[in-house]
Amino acid sequence: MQRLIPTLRQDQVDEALISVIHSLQITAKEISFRVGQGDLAGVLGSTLSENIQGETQKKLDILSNQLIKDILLECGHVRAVASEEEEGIVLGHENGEYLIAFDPLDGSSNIDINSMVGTIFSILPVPENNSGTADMFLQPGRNQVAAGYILYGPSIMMALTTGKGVKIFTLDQTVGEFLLTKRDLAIAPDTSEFAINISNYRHWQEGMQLYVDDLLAGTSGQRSKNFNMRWVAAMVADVHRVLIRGGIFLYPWDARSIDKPYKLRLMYEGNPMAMLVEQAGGLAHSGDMAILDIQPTDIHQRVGIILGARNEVNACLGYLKASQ
Ligand code: AFP
Repeated sequence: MQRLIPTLRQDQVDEALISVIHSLQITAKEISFRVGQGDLAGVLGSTLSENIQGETQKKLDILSNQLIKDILLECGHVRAVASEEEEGIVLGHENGEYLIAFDPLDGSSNIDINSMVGTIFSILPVPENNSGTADMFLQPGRNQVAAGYILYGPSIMMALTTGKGVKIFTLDQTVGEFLLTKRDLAIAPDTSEFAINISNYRHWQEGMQLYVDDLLAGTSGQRSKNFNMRWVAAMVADVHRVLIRGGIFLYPWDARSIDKPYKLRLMYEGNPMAMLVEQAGGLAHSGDMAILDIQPTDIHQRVGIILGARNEVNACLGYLKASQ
């Protein structure tokens, strides 16, 4: 099986970008070790601190964030990083060609129950306006040069796209190398599996309620087929399932709070996952527009997410449109 770096060279990926991805694979090995140690490493549980999102930080959140930041900023090709766990950007090398936005440990509330968590990353080019401020990051997701995630599960996997389809690499822990185990992932256009936190039903727009009602009605409803539901509560795991066996993943608008009507973040959750899903032939929509076309206004802005099987995403959007 082919290793990560030779595979990227075969895809004629720029050497500077390969260097950044190599840094990310180093962090993956370190974090996967800590996650695998669990209680033995004394890193489970929560801290007394909160992040910019007002969420209690898990010890591993902070540890993973620090590790990824340190390793990326050692790479001469990294101009700056933005993290879910950092209020502002952190500058790297002034001649660095790339910006990296990341969620160091997505699904971190799963840590204490030994469930799946992951690191999500988005790689953008430094814009003409190389201002050294957060404004550099405010580019539509369509500008990403690469995106992916590392999933810390029964095996450690990296899903990666550099714009030439989606590949999966699995960590061979005996030699410490990520080996190519899947290539050219393709999401089937139709599905009978959906992922949503249905406990938020009462907060959704009417169109989303009607859409889910018909999923639950199965063969006795107007969809005339039965659906199955999964919800890992770690986007990285739910999206991995969509990439591997299809489906639709939704975290839609909800009325719980006007200033934060969405939960997931655009720069380091929505955009990277949208690039992966589109590269695998699926759709990724906010409910208003394609996620990759959104012009960001803040590095921590949130976004509604409807992504996965092309025909199912369009079916959902049809319900939203009909209820407007
Ligand atoms: P945590 O990182 O706080 O566990 O949140 C995970 C997440 O951002 C995303 O990975 C999940 O899809 C989503 O939140 C789960 O949200 P609910 O807890 O509302 O189901």
